[in-house]
Amino acid sequence: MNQRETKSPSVSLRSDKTLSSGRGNRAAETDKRMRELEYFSSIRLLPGTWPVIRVDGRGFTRYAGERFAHPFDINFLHLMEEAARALLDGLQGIYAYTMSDEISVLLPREWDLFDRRLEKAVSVSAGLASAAFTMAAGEPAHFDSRVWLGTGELLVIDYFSWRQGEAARNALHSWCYWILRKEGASVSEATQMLRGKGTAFQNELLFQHGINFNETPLWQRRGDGIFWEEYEKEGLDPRDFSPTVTRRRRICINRELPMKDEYRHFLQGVMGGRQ
Ligand SMILES: Nc1nc2c(ncn2[C@@H]2O[C@H](COP(=O)(O)OP(=O)(O)O)[C@@H](O)[C@H]2O)c(=O)[nH]1
Ligand SMILES: [Mg+2]
Repeated sequence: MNQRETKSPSVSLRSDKTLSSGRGNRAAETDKRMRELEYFSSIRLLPGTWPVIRVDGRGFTRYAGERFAHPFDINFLHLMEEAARALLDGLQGIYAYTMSDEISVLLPREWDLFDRRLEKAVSVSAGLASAAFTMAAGEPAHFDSRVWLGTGELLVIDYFSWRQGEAARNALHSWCYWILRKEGASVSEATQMLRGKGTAFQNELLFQHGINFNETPLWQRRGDGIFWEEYEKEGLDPRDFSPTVTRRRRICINRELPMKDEYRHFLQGVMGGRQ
């Protein structure tokens, strides 16, 4: 039967019910066909693994470069902390770590938000970070997002130690780079002068410019930890005005994180009791 014939009077004699169920079937078929092409929606974070979501500022060399002091600006850190808070709260995370323009958020192993859907995890986290940073900065900024999966506690500790090591390398390099730039070197000259140079060379360069790298603020070299802290709140029972104590939790920031084995121990504590 061609298109014309379907519009013939004989077809219109069919009962309303038959007609509407025919349309309903077609709509359901279209719906199914279209949804099948939402090809990635069924990908879920592997069960039993610890998800870490890492967001990273998009084009922040330029964005932060035009608005904040070099190489580090505490005002920039405050904005990253706002974004980290939003992620910890909005994703039901356990621990957030920020350095430079990135934030890693550790989720509990049994995390079941969004049915562990990957698309939701990356899109909602990028949205949360972008919105919180933008609100705090008063100007639009965007973050991208990716997921890392830890198959065990030790690997999660290795992950955060890896990011902390990156923070130290990045801080030393950034200090050197901006000393050279402020002395008049161009982007390519400063980059070239530091290419392949080890930590001893970089430390010495800073020292010759009156900077002892080990005396720069800890958050610049070790990054910044954001986590939940439990506390007791005293109040009054409204029924008989007797004193009460309730346990609450709040977000707490550590800008003086330990490093190496002490940091590993700290991370163990953060994950403790959440396996
Ligand atoms: N001015 C300034 N820039 C910062 C600060 N923290 C991070 N950045 C910049 O953020 C950039 C982060 O690197 P990356 O993500 O690779 O660059 P992107 O691809 O341009 O976002 C670096 O270029 C840093 O210089 C800060 O406190 N002040
Ligand atoms: Mg970036």
